[in-house]
Amino acid sequence: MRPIIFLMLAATLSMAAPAMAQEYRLDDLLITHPFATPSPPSVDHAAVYLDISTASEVPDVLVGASTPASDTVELHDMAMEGGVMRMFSVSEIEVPASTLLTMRPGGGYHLMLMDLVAPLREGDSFPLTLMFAERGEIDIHVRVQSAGDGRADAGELLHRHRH
Ligand SMILES: [Cu+2]
Repeated sequence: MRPIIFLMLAATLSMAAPAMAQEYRLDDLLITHPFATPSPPSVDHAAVYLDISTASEVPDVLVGASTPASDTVELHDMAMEGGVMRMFSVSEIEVPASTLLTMRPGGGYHLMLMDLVAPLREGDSFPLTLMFAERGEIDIHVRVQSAGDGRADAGELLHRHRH
């Protein structure tokens, strides 16, 4: 039995690495590991998180997004309000020059899919178009992952870039 177990393990490991690598390039803008968290049955919206970095001195501004998975996509930020964390829509998200902008579940910037066409289930993926003021549009694919898995995979990619 030992060789079979070994082969299964090897297959699992070799599949894991490429599946995690989700990177998209728009000129010198790098979009890393876009993921959305699953939507509970009675909730018709869901959040998308991604990392954006620029390699040059040219900043950019994320001005919008669209997807067939929902009627609209809003750009959101979060802030404490009277001791409660609340999210609100913003008209744009700045991507400063030579900077890494990270979005993670639990706070700060994210993209909000409003009026989902169907609930997002773990393992799903869907296309999303990002619109930048300077560099234009890019089509990406967003995976639906638990907050913990998405956070871990995004962190793993960041780690790999730094070393
Ligand atoms: Cu939101």
